[in-house]
Amino acid sequence: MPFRPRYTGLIENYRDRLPVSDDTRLISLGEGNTPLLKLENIPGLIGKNVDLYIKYEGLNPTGSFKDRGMTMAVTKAVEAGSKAIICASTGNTSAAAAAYAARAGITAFVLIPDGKIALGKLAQAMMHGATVIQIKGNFDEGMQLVKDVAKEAPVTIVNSINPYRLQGQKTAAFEIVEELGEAPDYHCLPVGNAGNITAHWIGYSEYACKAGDKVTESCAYCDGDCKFAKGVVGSKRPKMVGYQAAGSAPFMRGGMVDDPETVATAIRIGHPQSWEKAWIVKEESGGWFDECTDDAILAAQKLLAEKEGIFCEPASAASLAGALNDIATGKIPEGSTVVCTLTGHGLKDPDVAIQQSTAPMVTVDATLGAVREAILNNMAK
Ligand code: AN7
Repeated sequence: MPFRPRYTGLIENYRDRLPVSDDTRLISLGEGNTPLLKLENIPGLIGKNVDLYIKYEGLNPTGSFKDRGMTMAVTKAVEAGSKAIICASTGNTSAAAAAYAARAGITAFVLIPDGKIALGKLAQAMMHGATVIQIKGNFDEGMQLVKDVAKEAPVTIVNSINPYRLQGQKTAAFEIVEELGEAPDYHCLPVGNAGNITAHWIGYSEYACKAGDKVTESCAYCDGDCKFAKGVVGSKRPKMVGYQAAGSAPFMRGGMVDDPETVATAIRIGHPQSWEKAWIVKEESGGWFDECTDDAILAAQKLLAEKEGIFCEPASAASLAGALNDIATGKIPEGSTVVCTLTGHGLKDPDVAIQQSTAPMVTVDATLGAVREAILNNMAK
């Protein structure tokens, strides 16, 4: 007999809160159940008394939060008899789609912007056997093409316009509430298509509301009689705060951006697919959107790696960059409990990491003397 049940993924874990039935074949890679790490050094460095937590979604099987949505989307696609899935992607969705399609034994087509996705993500899509279609255009153009081609071809779209994606992703909020005992005061996320911020709000809302309540207009299932709304904790929900890269910030511009640009290629998105939903989330939660420069994003990525030992990709660091700014100005007051989602692992984008690293690296002769000297010279650092 095992000492404890084997963790077999988020659908199994939250079966009663997700749209699956007893005989649904689950397509899972053991996603979810990611660490909620409390930052131990950074709050002191910035001289602020805040409980700052990191939800480390980079520790999902393919290295990003997309696995939460993909396990649901692919499970439902297979249940419906689909033999092929398709997505447009800035990289992480394509990696997850490729892996879950491989697991399910179906075909994946991924449209990616030529030359604009991080190397690790490209390696994943290729290694898992997806058909990679590089388009000479950006994510937004790819997304439109996916919508158009899916009208003609027998493929299931697994971008976050597929409502099962948000259903899977809402479970991250469940995990946070379960571990903290209540919702945090603020939940900060990087925003691209705004699917994830919407999914988190659905998750928090379902844990806060009772059946019969209509707690969020952003949820496709919230019809006032949601079977998932069980109200396991008090009615507290966090203020949802979404941070965008300054060069790709349609929520700050108040309209679509046609030529998005940022070092954080994962959120190089100008036409967010969950535009209306995310505005509802902002209104209902009392949160806000803000933007971070590329420099601030990279500085936060480095700070986290050097001072806490946590490695995330640039896009993910937007949540911390933005939160640190809002904590510094007092918009997020001292005494608050703050959760920042780190959406993807740092290993996804080794190029940007190496380019901006200033850690001492020396090449020396393979002798004891040379190595001793290298150590003594760098001891103080
Ligand atoms: C690391 O993979 O859109 O606001 O095609 O990879 O839910 O879009 C990725 C998005 C944040 C933004 N952080 O989430 C894709 C894709 C990382 C990401 C986002 C993405 P949404």
